[in-house]
Amino acid sequence: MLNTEKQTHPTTAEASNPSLLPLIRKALLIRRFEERLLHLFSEGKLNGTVHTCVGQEWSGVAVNASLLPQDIVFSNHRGHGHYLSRYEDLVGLFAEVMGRAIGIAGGMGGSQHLVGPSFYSNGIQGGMTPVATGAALAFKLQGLPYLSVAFIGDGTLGEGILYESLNIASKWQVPLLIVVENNDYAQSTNRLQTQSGSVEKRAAAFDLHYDHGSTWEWEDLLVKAQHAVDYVRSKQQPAILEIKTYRLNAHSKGDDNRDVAEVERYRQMDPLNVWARANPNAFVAIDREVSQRISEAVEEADRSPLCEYRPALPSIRRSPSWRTATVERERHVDSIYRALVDGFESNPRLIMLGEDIEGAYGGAFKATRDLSLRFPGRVRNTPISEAALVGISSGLALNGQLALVEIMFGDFLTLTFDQLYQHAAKFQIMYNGRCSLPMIVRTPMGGRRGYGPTHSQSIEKFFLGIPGLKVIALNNRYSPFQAYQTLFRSIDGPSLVIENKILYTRFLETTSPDGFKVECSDDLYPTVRISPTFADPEVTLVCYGGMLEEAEIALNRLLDEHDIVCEIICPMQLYPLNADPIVASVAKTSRLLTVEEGPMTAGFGAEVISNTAEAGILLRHAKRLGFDGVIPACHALEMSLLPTAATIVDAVTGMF
Ligand SMILES: Cc1ncc(C[n+]2csc(CCOP(=O)(O)OP(=O)(O)O)c2C)c(N)n1
Repeated sequence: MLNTEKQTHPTTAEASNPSLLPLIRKALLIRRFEERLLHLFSEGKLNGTVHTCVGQEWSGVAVNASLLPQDIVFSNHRGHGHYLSRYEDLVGLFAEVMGRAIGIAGGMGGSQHLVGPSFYSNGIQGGMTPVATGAALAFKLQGLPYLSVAFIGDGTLGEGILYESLNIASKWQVPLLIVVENNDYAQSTNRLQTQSGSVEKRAAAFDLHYDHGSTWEWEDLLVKAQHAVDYVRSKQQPAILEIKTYRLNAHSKGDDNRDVAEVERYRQMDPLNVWARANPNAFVAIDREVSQRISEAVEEADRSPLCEYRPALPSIRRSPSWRTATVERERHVDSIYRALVDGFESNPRLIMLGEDIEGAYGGAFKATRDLSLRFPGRVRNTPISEAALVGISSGLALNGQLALVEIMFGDFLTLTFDQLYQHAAKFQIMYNGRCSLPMIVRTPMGGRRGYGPTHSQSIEKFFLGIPGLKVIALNNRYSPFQAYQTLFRSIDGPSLVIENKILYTRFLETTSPDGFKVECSDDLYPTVRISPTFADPEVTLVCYGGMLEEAEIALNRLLDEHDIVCEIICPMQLYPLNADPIVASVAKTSRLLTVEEGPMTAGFGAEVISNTAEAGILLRHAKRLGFDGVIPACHALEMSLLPTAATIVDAVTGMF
């Protein structure tokens, strides 16, 4: 046994004050609820797993006793106690774990993904800490006297995202309380094996107020929790409350490798057991009432039908109408800037975060220029913390703001993947529509500027197909102003906008290639179609974003030099994709070339070809252009590897 620290916790024998009885009842309700869950598992009535907080109930009860209904709680995998401390919705929680339609998340979330009016839990350790920070920031911006609370375990002190969040929460002085439930174990591992330093020193490192208590001294913990909450609320500053505790059950259902004698020692010290011994009659009366309610709730939950699936982003497949594309001559980056100004002016809830976006510097690509001066407090420079920026934006969006993040180079999106995939994109779906998440991540992608292996990539394909995440790629035939205006006005969930480094300084393309008409579909984010006016097309070129320029040069050359007539289809919304215009074109040409600047393997082109094949189109030729390697810093070499008009021409002529 690694736990060598001496355990000398005093115990509280009696509720000294009758007003504490409701809290004792609450703690017992949580315990009986979880015991019933374990029983349901043993009867084969539940699937998956549950993490019980038996032994730890007082941390949730104590913290929640100090909160206002508007305060928001962000919880973790061990969240039943946190939830029931806040909402005594036994039926909703039972039904949720049982996968029933009347569950709090319609059966989508299950035990680890709970939702309430001011409550969200998730099963990714530490991932909710930036979200809680963002929600706290929203309260501060809105001038409201509320706070957000994030519960984490001691094992979660190993997650880096926590420290990004603590740093920003402290720097921006947001009303955030981090509650560390220190039960000595992370699953099977004792914290002495994995944890250096202490929680207190971590708090000191970030200039955070720190206090501690224990669930054994639960009356004192009630006071400590109240102090911590009052501190955060009145001072509008973050704090950490460390609660020493112990879980009496296995990590999840039955996986317990701890010393049996150690567990037994804590069972004897357990505050509810101690109170029951000291107050047998009162305990039996409370227990009878609580157990009765538990039984009724299980029965009611069991009568509910199973949950139904409701996708967050339904298919947008449709045959669109087309109109002539018209665009004003304007530099791409100016159009983006104008869109941002319009966004700030028309939406007082818009907040923008990013690295180096403030002041005259205005972002690495100058899209934000003087916005921080024009909209003080709404355009915020951040530390280099991409994951936290996205998480904070989720929290802002959950709590009533419209959040916009600039990621300086698209390459750095890798650092945001967890926050986008496991958090932002999932929330609306796994909380069964009980939240909205208007947030936008905008970022430049693309090479051809000699920035080398980590600043030149087009990695958007890794973000295609994430349920709940819309992906849009701007091009030079449709005004960024219009695209962003649509997004700001009709945003229905997390959206990733891919800009292009090369396009920033270019003017939008206003003239049509000779012999071709340029049209836009009537999709919300229009697809551009460039079709011959004098003949039927023989080849379909599908591209997006910055590759449209190269494709257009190739279109002209193929006609002038090779007598080959192509049609270009350039979607702006990459996911979910309306593949109908592509399918319709390939049905005419039966030759398809997809062009992307990023990796082809399992990429956009592969998706397009699959869509075409699934539509039953017989392809005479299909080919993908892209680059599957690492982009070299040597500019000449880079240019010889990435797709260009020349390689498009070669690929197309190779089809004949
Ligand atoms: C990012 C992440 N890594 C690993 C896990 C698997 N896991 C679930 S709970 C847990 C232990 C967490 O320990 P701690 O933070 O101390 O909380 P406790 O379980 O003690 O309440 C682990 C490793 C996870 N859910 N998320």
